[in-house]
Amino acid sequence: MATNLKNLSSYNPNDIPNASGMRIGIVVSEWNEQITHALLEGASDCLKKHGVSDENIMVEYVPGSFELTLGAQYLLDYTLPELDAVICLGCVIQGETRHFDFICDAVANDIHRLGIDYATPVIFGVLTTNNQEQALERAGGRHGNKGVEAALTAIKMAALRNKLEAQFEKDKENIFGKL
Ligand code: DLZ
Repeated sequence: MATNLKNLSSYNPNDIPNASGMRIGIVVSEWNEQITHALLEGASDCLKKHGVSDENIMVEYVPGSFELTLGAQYLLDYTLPELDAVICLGCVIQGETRHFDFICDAVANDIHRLGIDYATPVIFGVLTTNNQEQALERAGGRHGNKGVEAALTAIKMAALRNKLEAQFEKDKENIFGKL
């Protein structure tokens, strides 16, 4: 597993683009809230550390991980000015039934699809573990905090999109502005 090799929170801060001015939505699942609140703390501390202001972090809660994607879609549809990225934070723990598989499949596929449909980074910050101990290890424990990893991914992808969009606008002006 990748997380055996890599602490989710260890990175070189100099490799991260400046995020000041970015507007980031965070959707948090209330299921396993001890874990998801720790993920939220990791994510928002990380965003602030890299320049995102408090008022540019929009946090909303949904009942469970299954609802994360719809929560993210609401944020994308109803927030102005538009968001640069949305982070989905949840924790699904393996139980005795197949619920785990259904929730994990749905949330992974839907988060992926939402990002493509909206051409906006929608980040998968969902822990999918065998037990509570594994989740705690990845929510501020010995494997770091997946909320931090999700925040860094949001910043990097938003910076990439903003850079390419700005370049595209410049190129358009250079090419078509001269016609
Ligand atoms: C029902 C359920 C179960 C059994 N387990 C979890 C879980 O481990 N993590 C989680 O985020 N949500 C769980 N849920 C709730 C579902 O995500 C969802 O909220 C309900 O099925 C209602 O749609």
